[in-house]
Amino acid sequence: MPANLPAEAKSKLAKYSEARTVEEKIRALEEFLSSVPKHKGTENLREWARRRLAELREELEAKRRKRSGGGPRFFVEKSGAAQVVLVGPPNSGKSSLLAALTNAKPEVSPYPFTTQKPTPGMLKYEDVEFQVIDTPPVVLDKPDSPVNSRVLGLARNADVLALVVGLDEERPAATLNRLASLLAERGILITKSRGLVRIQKTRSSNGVKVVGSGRLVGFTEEDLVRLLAEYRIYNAIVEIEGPVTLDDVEAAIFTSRVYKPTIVVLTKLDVPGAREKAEAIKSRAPSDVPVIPVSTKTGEGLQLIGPAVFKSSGIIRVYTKQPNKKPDPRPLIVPKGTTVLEAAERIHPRLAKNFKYAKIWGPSAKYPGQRVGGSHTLEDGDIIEIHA
Ligand SMILES: Nc1nc2c(ncn2[C@@H]2O[C@H](COP(=O)(O)OP(=O)(O)O)[C@@H](O)[C@H]2O)c(=O)[nH]1
Ligand SMILES: [Mg+2]
Repeated sequence: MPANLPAEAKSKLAKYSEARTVEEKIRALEEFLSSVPKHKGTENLREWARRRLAELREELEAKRRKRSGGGPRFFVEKSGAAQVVLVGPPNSGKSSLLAALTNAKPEVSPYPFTTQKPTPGMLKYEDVEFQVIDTPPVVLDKPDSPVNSRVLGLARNADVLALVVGLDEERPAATLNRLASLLAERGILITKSRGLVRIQKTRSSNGVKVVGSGRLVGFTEEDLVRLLAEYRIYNAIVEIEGPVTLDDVEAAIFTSRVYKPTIVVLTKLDVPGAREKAEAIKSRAPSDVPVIPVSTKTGEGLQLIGPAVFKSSGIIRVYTKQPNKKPDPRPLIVPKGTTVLEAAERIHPRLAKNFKYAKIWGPSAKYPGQRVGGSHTLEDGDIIEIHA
């Protein structure tokens, strides 16, 4: 249900959108919250404003800490082919998982909140490595906790998320749903089965343009234009993927939603009753969220994590070669859908500029050594010889 805001609340929101500093944003949001009427229609919006305010205050606090030189750093420089961030409640087995999958040696203990800062390790999969990051636990009972903001900040920056839940819990499925909701409330979607809206305000005077392959559910394009106008957005490109409601559009005005490829790791498969719970969760998970039951005690299932991360990460490996030589054994890591010319650009801009043709061996080649142009799309395992 759209919020139908009074003019004053809308102008405060506009002030928030135009604010430049964190302090200005905080002030504008506080003013907004005191001017917005409290009824069902504004519930989502007030919820969003409260959360955003909590995040901004945390941001301000972090800046102060930084200025005084103290406090843990909640950011891990990426390395390897993709960064995987473990997210889960206390004692779900995140640190044990990191220790089992990588060379890292995080502290494992039966006491909650043992892990205080993000800890990376490298997971080998065939000829690539993924960076796996152990994190402090999220607190499901206190969605606004500063720890959650920090962990979700890491999650937002990740390439792949691994939601970690222990099968020793009485209702692991419920915990998993709460994790997914917590992420969704902060604009991180773990499946593409829900719609995605992206609103880009433009400086042009071309009005509102709806693009993308999505579907409007229960409203028309005119409704959308009217809603945006209520928020003083008259020129914008609205990108829509999947099934989208007018509420999704309204939420997108304030939050930037992202989709994160996600796997679910169910730990402690060795405890009694674990298998039944794992099967039930597996059968109900969205098709784009693989569920992997494991035990770090017996090692069962651990070997399935590498391949699942690889598939979710959306990367492919391409091996370059020089004429009459063997291919380089170290893969070039590129996103799925990369063309020959884009790969050449990655290797060296000059190679792309002087590109003539390429020869291809492997999955995308019709026959070994096929001669292709720059627009040819590469596949995982291709060998490519570029002629410039
Ligand atoms: N039975 C069993 N216990 C586990 C497993 N993984 C972790 N644990 C135990 O669960 C507790 C919490 O583990 P930890 O890795 O510190 O969880 P974290 O808080 O999510 O980092 C510890 O007592 C671990 O020994 C597992 O696969 N099986
Ligand atoms: Mg831990």
